[in-house]
Amino acid sequence: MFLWGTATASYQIEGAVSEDGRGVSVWDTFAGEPGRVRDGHTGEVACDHYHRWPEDVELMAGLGVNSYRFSVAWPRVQPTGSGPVNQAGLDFYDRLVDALCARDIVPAVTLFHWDLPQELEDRGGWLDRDTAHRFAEYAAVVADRLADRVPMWITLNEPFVHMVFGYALGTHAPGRTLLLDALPVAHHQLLGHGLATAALRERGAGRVLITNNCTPVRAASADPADVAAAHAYDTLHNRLFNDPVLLGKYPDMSAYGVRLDCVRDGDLDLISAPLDGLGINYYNPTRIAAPSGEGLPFTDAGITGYPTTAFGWPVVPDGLRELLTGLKARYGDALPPVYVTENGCSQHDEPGPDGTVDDRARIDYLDGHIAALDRARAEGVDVRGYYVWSLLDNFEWAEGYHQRFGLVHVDFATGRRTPKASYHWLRERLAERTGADAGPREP
Ligand code: GBH
Repeated sequence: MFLWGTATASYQIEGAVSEDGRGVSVWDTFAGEPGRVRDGHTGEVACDHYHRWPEDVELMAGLGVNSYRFSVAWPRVQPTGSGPVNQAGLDFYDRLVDALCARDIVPAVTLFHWDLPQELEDRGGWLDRDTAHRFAEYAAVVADRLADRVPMWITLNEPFVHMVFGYALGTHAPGRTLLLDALPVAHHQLLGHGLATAALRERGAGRVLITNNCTPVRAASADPADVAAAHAYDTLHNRLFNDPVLLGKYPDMSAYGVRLDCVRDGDLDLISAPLDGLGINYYNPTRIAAPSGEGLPFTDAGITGYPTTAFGWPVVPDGLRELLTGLKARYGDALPPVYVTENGCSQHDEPGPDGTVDDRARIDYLDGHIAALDRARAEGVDVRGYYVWSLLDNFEWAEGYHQRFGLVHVDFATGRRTPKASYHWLRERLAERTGADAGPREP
């Protein structure tokens, strides 16, 4: 069965940050610091999903998706990131999983979507090798409770973004600005993925994936300096997190002054344990030019000539086909089935006078990307799922509540949910395709 779903993440939707024994996460700390998040927004209440989840499950049932990707907040399960388990935190996910199963919605659990327990960060966070072991312990705890009903597990969400924004540039929690010295964060997350995969396997957890955000990279021109820079970017963005998992080795990064001294014997064997799928988050392609002198081996040249989202990101649907067929060309038989675990766009959506939310640009975005997905499948890429980011407007990290990605509008003052036009459109589209989804549409 092809999985059609929506995706969310714990800190972005749950709220209830001090309820039922939840510990503090790096995002609570970061968002609480002045100047970190636009207008000082925090995830304290967010979509109040922690209390409103039954309504959210009904929204998904009404939409007709057959899967839901959500993340578990580590500090709800282990408030300090290690040791004592908070059963009340696990109970929340237990109830959610039961409700999804009752609605025939396959739960796809992401174990880490960036909300590290603060206490682990205080001990070095992902710069510290021990965090990988703590992550595997936490994965085991969650699997012990949920693996009997959850058939699909995603260890990490976008370790690239977490490393770059969180530890290299400091625009996300934990707000560190280490530039290329953040590289151990890549290895320790990947090691955590490998160790967690082993823990999940021991518990018969079903399908195990990692989700990487990938971007097709284009050189700004045919100039060899631009081409070399594009190669560097592709290596550091795409290959750094896919090669170790799929090929059991890191790409050669010596030309960029990057060394991974923290890799120990046996690590890559753990990291490259076979997976049941690769999760891919796609938003847009990237155009790269030769470095302009800020210490990195490339510059983002920006893409012009395409419409943009409210975030300013270019809308290039065929980039999804290009990305997927490119992965197939690069990894061949080493590429497991692919699940597009996020795709979507932000807009300035507000209800009109009649109460409806007319987000036709989102409809165009999704329509274009689903068509590109079909083309990739027709070209032989084994794609098995597609999740829209996101079910609800939610806390968009450093942008706070200023970017709305939802199929459902959320009034953050009242928590009120209003399905947008895209929700109604997708419901019809899914209804048409159910049953016909085993392969690409006939042209
Ligand atoms: C995902 O990250 C996250 O998993 C999710 O939590 C988040 O809410 C969602 O996407 C939306 O942001 O500078 O124009 O080239 C997405 C990672 C990194 C993708 C920045 C787009 C650059 C666009 N993004 N990237 S551009």
